[in-house]
Amino acid sequence: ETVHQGSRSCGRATMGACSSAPDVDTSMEGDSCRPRTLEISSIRRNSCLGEMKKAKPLRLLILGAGASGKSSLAKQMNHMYGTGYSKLELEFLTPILYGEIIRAVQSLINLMERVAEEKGTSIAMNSKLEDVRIFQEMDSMAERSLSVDLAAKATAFWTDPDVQEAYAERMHEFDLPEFLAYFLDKAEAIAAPGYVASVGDYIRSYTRTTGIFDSRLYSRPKFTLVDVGGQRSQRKKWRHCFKEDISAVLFTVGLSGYHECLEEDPTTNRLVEALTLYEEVCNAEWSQKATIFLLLNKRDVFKERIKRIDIRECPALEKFEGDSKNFMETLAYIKDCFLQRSKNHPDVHCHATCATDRSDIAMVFRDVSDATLDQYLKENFEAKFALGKEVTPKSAPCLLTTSRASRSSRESLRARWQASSYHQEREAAVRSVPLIPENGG
Ligand SMILES: Nc1nc2c(ncn2[C@@H]2O[C@H](COP(=O)(O)OP(=O)(O)O)[C@@H](O)[C@H]2O)c(=O)[nH]1
Ligand SMILES: [Mg+2]
Repeated sequence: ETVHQGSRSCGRATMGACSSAPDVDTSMEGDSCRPRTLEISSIRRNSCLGEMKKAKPLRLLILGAGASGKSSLAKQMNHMYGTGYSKLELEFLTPILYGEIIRAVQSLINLMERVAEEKGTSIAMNSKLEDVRIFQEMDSMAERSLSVDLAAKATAFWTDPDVQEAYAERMHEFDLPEFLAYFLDKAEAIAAPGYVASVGDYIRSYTRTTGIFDSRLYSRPKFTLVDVGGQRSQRKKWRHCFKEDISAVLFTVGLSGYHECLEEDPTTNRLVEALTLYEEVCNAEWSQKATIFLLLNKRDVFKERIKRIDIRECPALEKFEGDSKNFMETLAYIKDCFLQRSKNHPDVHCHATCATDRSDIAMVFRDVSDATLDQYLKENFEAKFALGKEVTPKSAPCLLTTSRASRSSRESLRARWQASSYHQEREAAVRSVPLIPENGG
């Protein structure tokens, strides 16, 4: 399913210029709809990337509340641009999948019990459910194995028509694991002897992150990707990450949590927490030089969920006046709510993403690479302006290697940078980046 081009909203907000930024030209058709960023950058990328070879890796920090998709994003990027995962690693990671099956069955039992309670019926009659009761005593974080017999019972329970009906009808009301169906469909295959997790399995699995994890991306420019835990108790550790220079913050928001409360605080709505945290990050002193990428993640779940649950259930979205079943309208509204909070940050980009979708992440990565290159170029160009040279996309890369400007001339250099054709062309290009990639939706 594709999103109608004309309904896409402007993907990037250069704050300050945000309100005056023109929307995507809806009259454009076919290839000309492609964001201009791609063309421009392909001209200059290669030459200036060469210049950056010797520089040390730029740091990308992934922040966001718990379960918003930080680790999935890190895994996907590591898979696409980093060292990836060897067979040996995946073999070691396979037990995580047993945990996913256990968690899925436990959540389904809860769901069935709640549904039965509402209907005032007993579910003791369902023998398939009684067969999987044993899962309730298992620890999804600790099990190192799952018998073929138990997996078969899980499958029988999962494929039971009552369970399927309850799942289809009620899945959006309950806080069920995102990939419950994916793991239960594969339960018997996963439990079979010798099964090794695929990268796709691993990216979809959930383990609560505790600590700080660095991974290297062997892209050009080189990046160090930093993943952290998102729950309140984990955020104390974030400050260790702020000591070094940060090129970009990838701030993930779990869009689908708009009607749910936090795991660590059942009185706070997930999206409200995300908004507060986002504002804090964007207004912090350490983030002012970084580019912020606001990633409205889990767009796939969100798109289905709004058909059942009104976004106005979220206290922060109560004032929404549009069509609450319209994906682009609701998405644009949420985007605006976030951007309101980052008005004072000089450089914010926004994308709607699904962390398991390669093309989404490719689009984000492209934008991250471009923006960090710009930042790098900008710093280095300031020196060049002192020489009175005009900067164009073509001449930009060649101007990278002269000495730095004196402090006193900085202000005027900055003004000249802003006025340069290179800068303006880039600005125009980033404004046309769609919120969702071409084949998304
Ligand atoms: N459907 C869907 N699930 C997602 C998406 N991003 C993350 N998830 C799932 O949400 C769960 C929590 O994600 P995780 O990356 O561990 O969150 P973190 O706590 O922010 O690191 C995992 O099971 C992920 O597979 C997404 O865009 N769409
Ligand atoms: Mg995590």
